[in-house]
Amino acid sequence: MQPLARMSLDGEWALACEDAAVSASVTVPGSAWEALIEQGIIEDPFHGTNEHDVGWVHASSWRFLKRFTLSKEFIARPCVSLVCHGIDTVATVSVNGQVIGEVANMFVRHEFDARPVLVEGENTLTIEIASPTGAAARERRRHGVNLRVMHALPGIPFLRKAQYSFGWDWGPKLPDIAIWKPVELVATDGIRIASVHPSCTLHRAPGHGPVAFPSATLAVAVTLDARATAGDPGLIEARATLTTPGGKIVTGASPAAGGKAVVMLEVPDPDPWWPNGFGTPALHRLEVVLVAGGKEIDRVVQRVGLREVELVREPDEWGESFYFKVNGVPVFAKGANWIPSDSFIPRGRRLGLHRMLLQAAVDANMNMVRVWGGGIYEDDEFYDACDELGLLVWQDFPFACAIYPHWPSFLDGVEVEAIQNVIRLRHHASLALWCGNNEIEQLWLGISNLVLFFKPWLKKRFKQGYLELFEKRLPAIVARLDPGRPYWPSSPSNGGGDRPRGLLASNSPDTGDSHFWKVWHMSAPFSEYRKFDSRFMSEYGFESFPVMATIRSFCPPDQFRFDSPVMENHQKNAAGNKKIMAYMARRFSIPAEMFEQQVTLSQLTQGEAIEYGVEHWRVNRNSQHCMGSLYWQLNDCWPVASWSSIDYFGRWKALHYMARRFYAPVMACAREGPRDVEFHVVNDTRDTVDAVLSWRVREAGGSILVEGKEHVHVGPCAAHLARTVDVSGINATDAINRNVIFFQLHGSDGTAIHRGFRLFGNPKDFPLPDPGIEHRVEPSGDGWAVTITARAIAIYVHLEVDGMDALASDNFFSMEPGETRIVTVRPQALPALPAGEQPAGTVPAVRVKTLRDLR
Ligand code: BMA
Repeated sequence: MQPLARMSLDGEWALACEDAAVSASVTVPGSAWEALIEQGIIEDPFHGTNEHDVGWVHASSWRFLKRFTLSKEFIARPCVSLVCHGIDTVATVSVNGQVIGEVANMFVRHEFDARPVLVEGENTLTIEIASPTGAAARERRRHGVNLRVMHALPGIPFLRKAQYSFGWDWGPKLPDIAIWKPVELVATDGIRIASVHPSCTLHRAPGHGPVAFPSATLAVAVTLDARATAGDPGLIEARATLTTPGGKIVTGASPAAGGKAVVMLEVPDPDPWWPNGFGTPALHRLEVVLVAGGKEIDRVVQRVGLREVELVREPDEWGESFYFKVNGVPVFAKGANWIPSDSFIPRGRRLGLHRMLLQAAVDANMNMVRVWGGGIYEDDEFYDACDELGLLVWQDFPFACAIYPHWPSFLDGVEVEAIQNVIRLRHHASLALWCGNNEIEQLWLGISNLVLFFKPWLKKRFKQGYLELFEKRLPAIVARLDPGRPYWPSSPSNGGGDRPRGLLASNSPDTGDSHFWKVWHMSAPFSEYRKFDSRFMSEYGFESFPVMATIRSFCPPDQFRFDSPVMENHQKNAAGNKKIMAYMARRFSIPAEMFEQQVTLSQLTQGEAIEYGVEHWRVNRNSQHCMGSLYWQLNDCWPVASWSSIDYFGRWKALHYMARRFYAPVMACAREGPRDVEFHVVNDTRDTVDAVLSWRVREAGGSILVEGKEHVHVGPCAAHLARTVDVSGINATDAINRNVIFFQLHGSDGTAIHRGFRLFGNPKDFPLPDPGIEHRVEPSGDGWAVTITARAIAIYVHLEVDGMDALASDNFFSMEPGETRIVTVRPQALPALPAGEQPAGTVPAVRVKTLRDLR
């Protein structure tokens, strides 16, 4: 037998739209939009209000065409398949003028038998992608129901396409038209590897402690794709080689029987994979070689982590626990929700936005991201990066905020999609959970889709369809193909279909995960976060404007007003800009007509809100009361006002800097009240923390009103109330608004572990004396060290760097009188910026500002 041969069909293709008489070239994998923008055929839809002028692109059909030459040897192989790893979405595939397939699911890898239609010499592959909005309209007419997502172009739930692409409350209406994944020809003699599934067991032994493992077993299940072969292939065998991070090699082999082989690998003294903050995310190289008659015919390489992840749901004093245990350690999940990195998904991947954003998540001490259901099953590169960085992944199946078709052809198509993606992703150490959907269980409870449901029989059918898909078919697929991983029906949800619940009821504070939107969507003050004791906060959030340089990328200066047409087009949540202003006005005094200052204040408001919530939930971690905080949302898919902490280009908003502090593995915080202040220390690590907590309450002029310190001893994975300090004497009448709490946590050797501050009242009521900030900039490593001193209290010290994008080691912090801090600043490469706008690398002009400058 001959080894498997591949021929990539990626690279330059021809793109054409007959209706509009447009032709261009396009890079595959790639998007028609990307080609049109790059070749100047359309204006950048991210600029101004251009989004509204380019509707003809998604209203049209587009032909992608590739010519390629085949050798005699290639075409002579018994099996030749055309593999399209991802077509977005409704398309006809033809080779040499003959239709070989009709496809309609961007999440499915399509494999066509191409041998009968391919010829030696020149061949032509054509993929004709239909207008996505046209396809959705046809489905609506055909089924006579109006399935849709609020604020989006109609009909997206009919299509197995990234749901956000028709518009979202942060996303433009730019449905992609793309060959978004590679295209290749694969030739074999009839036998190849279909999948490799490693599953790991860590062995515990007495005397080794709870998280040390003397050995591990990796069971490597290899499934074959075996078709009719020419002649006897001889003995077929799978050989596996595992290389540990330290370079040790473990090998094993097993003959294949019935299309399957299982190779057992025993790993002595294993190096387990740990999420960020708990240890090293150790990865092993697993190579599986398929041998037939003594000759290698196929090979798969994966990187695997030796680890166990459980979702612990046990009855307890509040209801039922909901937390992840990794290698036996209860992990408080700290992170954010992930949306696709670009409106044009293949562009985001090509630019490397995944890695930049995930690295930023780790830099902010996150250990989990939730891949939200309105997006996609991400690319392999995404999960590779999560494996390497120690980021656990909560993976939603791609369904969100809508009623979906109930008919069998739809459900069967979803099964194919789910099976393929579970098989593709199950070897990743980072993958922690499969979740059915985003917010659809909750939608059924407060059913808003009234138009659809005048007719009770119709409602019943759709509801049965929901239960069939999310409570039967998807959990069955996960149980069969990925039995080691938990399935959760919806986010939020109160539990799986294994309990009689009558009505679907989600979002209880006592069981399951929660989406808490009283703050923001219902305009409640963010102090409401402290009143909600969830088991696991999988969503809550607060909007702000993107960084000023990002606003400049889409908005001309004459529109620098929040109610200008361009700024309003870059805000997709109805009345969102007004809401930002209203919340901001509760906390800060807003300088009229000072747009730049208002932008920064919006980010501070957002950061304060989320910090307030996170501190509460982290302090609540004992007895596993609350075990997760994933704020909405990490990133943006275009430059927009949104709930993100990093904007589209990768610039950090104030929230992201604050996240680095409030998600620190060991954190101190002050829970302020008019009569007393509680100081808490939270330890998310596997080690005991011995430290000294000190605090000073000062009045705005700087004098110390109350101070103290306390030795703290906090066990692993625990929160500890270090001290409650009586402040009733100093907070009499309106003095409270002029007082501020500073606190620090130091190790027993004097090293600073954490520091923070908290005002009792609103910043607008705090007198801001001149802080007398001075600073100097000196080269340091690959960046600069900025030494900052404050003569008086300085609230929200922040750095502005002229002429380049830069990341600071800390930002938006406060300083005490006489304090000195050194902040390092390094240039930040932002891959989505146009080439000419990359940083230059000269000594930057750094300005150090405080809240006083924003008044
Ligand atoms: C959530 C999400 C998204 C939405 C966000 C902000 O509930 O699941 O659907 O974008 O709220 O409204």
